[in-house]
Amino acid sequence: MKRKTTLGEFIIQQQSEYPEARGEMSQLLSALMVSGKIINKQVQHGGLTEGVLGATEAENVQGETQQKLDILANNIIIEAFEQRQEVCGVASEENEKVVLLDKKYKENGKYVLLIDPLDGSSNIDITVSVGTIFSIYRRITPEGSEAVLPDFLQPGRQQIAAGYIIYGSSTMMVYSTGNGVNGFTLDPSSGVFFLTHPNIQIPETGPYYSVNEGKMHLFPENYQAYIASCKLQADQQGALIDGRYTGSLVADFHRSLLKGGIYLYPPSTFHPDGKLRLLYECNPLAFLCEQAGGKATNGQQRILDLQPTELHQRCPLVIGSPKMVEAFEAF
Ligand code: AHM
Ligand code: MG
Repeated sequence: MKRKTTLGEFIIQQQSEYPEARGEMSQLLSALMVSGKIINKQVQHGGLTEGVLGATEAENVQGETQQKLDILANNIIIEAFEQRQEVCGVASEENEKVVLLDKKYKENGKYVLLIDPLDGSSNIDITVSVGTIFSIYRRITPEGSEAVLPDFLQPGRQQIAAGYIIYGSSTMMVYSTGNGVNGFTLDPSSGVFFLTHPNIQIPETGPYYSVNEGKMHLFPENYQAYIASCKLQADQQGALIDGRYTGSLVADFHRSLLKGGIYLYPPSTFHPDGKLRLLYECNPLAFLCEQAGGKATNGQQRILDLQPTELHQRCPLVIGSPKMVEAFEAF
């Protein structure tokens, strides 16, 4: 039996199809792959490694408690990019300000990286899936100068790559460079990611809706009406659709991507702009979703067309199978 293509081989193949990429994309993706493997090891060890689980005393800029693994994952990714020269700065959900990378490389960095180092923090201590989300843009200011805020505040449609690494019952890296979506599963024994999900297409409709229904009474009426209608909808096989919600966006999105479905984080009286972050969560997943044939909206506009105004901006998100998002839009 022919063995599967590895992520490293796939990246090289893609590069030969895009000579203009000159190996830079390979470097960026390989830094993310390495970071994912290191974070995966920490996540898998869980309570076995002293001082890894649990919350820190600190809060992030959004006033949310930081888990020890949030900070560890953040440091692992930033360190991986400090070793390379492609990225001039990193914006992270865990850092108030942009982190400019080592001065010796700053002049060369053509790209900026935006990350949610470990999404789904509330699930870390209870061994439910969590994930790393990443997003890459070409900087808009000239090389040879320090990266500035406008380099990071680009509309999501300008992303040149985005993806996630999900640490679940298996570990997968799913990404797109704007030419479809591919998924790679980590073989724990060899430490190699293999292409297991080539050219992922999201089903047009699906058997699941995913929303925190405990907060339903805080959502606008049209969201409430749509969610109520989900309980009466049938999937392609004519079966009633089911609710599924883990509290880990990456896990809930991954299910929608592979099986079909819709995920909603609505605005609420508690979070008027929703809870999720436009730059670190909504944009990268919207890019992947559209690349797989799906849709993503904030309720009014395509996510990828929104012009960000600040780093940690929040944004409502409705994302998933195209027919389900269109049905939502009718509300
Ligand atoms: P985080 O980045 O701090 O982990 O927050 C984002 C998470 C998403 O993964 C998840 O979908 C959502 O928050 C859950 O929030 P809630 O508990 O309000 O439903
Ligand atoms: Mg998150």
